[in-house]
Amino acid sequence: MLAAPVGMALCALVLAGCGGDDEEPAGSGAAPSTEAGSGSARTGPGQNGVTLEKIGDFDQPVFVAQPPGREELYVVERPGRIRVVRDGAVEDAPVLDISDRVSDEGEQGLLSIAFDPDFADARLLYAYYTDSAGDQRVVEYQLSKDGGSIDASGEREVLKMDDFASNHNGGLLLFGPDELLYIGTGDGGIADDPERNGQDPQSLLGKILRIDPGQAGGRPYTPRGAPSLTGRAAPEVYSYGLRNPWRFSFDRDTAALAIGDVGQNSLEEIDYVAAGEGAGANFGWSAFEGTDRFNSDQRAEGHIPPVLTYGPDEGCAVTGGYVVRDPELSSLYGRYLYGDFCNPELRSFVPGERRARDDGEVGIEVPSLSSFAEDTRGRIYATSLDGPVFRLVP
Ligand SMILES: [Ca+2]
Ligand SMILES: [Ca+2]
Repeated sequence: MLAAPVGMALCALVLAGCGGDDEEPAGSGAAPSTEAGSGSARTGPGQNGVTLEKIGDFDQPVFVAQPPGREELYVVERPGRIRVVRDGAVEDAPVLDISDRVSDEGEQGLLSIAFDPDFADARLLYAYYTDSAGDQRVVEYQLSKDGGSIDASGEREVLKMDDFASNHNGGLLLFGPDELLYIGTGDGGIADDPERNGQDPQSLLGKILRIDPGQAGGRPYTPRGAPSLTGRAAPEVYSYGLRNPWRFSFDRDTAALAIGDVGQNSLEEIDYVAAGEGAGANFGWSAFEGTDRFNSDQRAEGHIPPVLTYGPDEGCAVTGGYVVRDPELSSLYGRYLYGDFCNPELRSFVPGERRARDDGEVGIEVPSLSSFAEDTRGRIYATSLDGPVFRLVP
């Protein structure tokens, strides 16, 4: 399963951890472009009557989040800043600047934030970043009352995971329907899952973890992994057998879990399970890459295969999205929206537990697609590492 040279040039540009036998060159693909994708505020209508409305230009945006009960949008910039969009305008001063403690080589950086579901209580949020030593950190911050700043010195470390390579750093924090914090971690990196973390129940890498991030009983958080794995896995492990679940999501209507797991050289994959079925689920890596057998020393019996895969002719690193529940996006309603870092065409399908149906192009393009995001009302955003962030509108 050696990497084919084909596609390596593209892979070098990939944030989200596509194939390759080595870490991506530092800074490649990291320089924001003022050209690509950042043109008109509204692009032409897609074939499904969906359009992109630009909400601003940023420095390598990788996520958007909105606190419950508030109107502001917070955009995560990979070098280590958070910016706020208020009343339709991007404020000049960053809300947070931790670029001095964030490493942003390869696929590293400040990769996402998540606001506490009980945000009104203490205005807490959580951030996931690669620290200057290359390790992965989940930390807690408090947003100021006016929503315009975060005191970086008030950072509280929730969870730290040692990491050995600059790729496959996970990066997504998401509060689930159960109001617990889900953490997508990469397998650590390099290639081929050298530490076999994906199938190792004791490793926190190559997983989706679940915790209650609040301080309790003198501990920085409370592990809330899958009950079915109790005694067999680290207490934080919710799902396992993942390579780099860069972006995953819960359907806000059904609570189904969808994961965009970035493949190595052969297959990008999307996993989809009904509400609660992700608990204890094994998604196969690195016994399998997508539907292909991969590391022969790994078994992954009973693992859940992907509902959709595609090869390197269609992209290089899947960017998992959302089951669209914005009623204004009627043509996409109930469909799973996704894309790829190397292919600007957004796509969608009708999700199903055995397979995706009716997969096809949406008719709009976002170059260097780093992420999707969903606000508290279910409106959908797409971020381009080149700079622009868009809302999908009718
Ligand atoms: Ca890594
Ligand atoms: Ca898999």
